[in-house]
Amino acid sequence: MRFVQFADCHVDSSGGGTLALSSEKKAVLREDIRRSLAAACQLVISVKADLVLIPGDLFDFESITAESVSFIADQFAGLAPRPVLIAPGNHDSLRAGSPYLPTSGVNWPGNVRIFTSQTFESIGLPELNCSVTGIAHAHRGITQRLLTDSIPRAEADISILLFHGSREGFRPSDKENVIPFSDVELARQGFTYTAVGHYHSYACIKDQTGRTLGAYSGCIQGRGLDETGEKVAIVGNIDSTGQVTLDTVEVCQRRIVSVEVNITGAGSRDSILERTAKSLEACGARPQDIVIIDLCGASSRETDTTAIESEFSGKYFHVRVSTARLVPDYDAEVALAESAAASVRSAFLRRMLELKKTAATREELAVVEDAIYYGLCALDGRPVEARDVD
Ligand SMILES: [Mn+2]
Repeated sequence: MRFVQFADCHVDSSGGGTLALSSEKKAVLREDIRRSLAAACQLVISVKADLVLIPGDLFDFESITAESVSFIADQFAGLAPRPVLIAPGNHDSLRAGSPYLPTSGVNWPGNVRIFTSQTFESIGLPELNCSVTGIAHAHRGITQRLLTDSIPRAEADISILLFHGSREGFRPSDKENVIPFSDVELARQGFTYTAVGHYHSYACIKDQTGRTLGAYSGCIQGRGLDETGEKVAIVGNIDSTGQVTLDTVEVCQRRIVSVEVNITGAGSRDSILERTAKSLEACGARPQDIVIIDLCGASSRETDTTAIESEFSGKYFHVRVSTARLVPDYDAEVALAESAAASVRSAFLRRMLELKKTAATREELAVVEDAIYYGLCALDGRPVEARDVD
């Protein structure tokens, strides 16, 4: 039996904020999501999949338009007669006005089956000797642990679990903790395979013997700083012994590519641009991609990073320069010597140097050094960005 799994499409999401996209580019990115969805559906046809599994966050409830719902319904109608099973997530959860509800008037094609219960229920697919057990989030999402006890299911040769949940130990800090579960709990459930959504990167979950238990496909189109690289759909094969093998196929046409540029010792504007150009060449970014130039290393007060964006923005769909990881080579003693005696800068540095001398622990010293960095950034009129030196 062959399935295709994709999730976290977030159709019509108002994403792109962290990339500092213009409203025109945001509109292009919204269109990209639809193109990626269409590519995932095309994949279903080209690999002759028997079944489509969508574990949630197909769209963003707050911003989805009726036109986009019709687009999705049309795409899925094109996959008939193969079943398309959807387990709503926390962003497309069942709430008043949800396009998933029968009362919405949306004409979902007959091959689309949507889980609507907030407890697990099974849909039998006898033609595939398969049962799929799924659950729908409602409102802002289910936060209880639901995998501690055995989940009731309809018996079948192939049993699949489909839900939107949080694998413990891997949850990004910006993600809601919905239906948390551990790998051990998932293994104990004994399903042939679990299709899980919520996290935006591909991840295969295996048991201690190396058997594939389930997987996140990740999102189908990157929309933020942390959604870099290829975004994929999963093509899964389940053999007659219940063994699962997974392949991934890229479905997004525009990648977000992050490229690290170390500018330590690159004093002049030209040498910074030269280093950036070299890193860009090596990173494989294509003209249609969104490029994040992630500056790192030590910067001095003379370091000029303002020219980077204008220099390279014409070569890619979008370029964003991040200075959050730059560590200034401020020497507080030197800075004090250069400051006018009665200035705020001088008073600040004198106080900080006192604290530095009396710092009792490494942690205290690190706090004082951070304070010097943020304080000097602010006093010098430089952008104060979170310092990430860990
Ligand atoms: Mn989610």
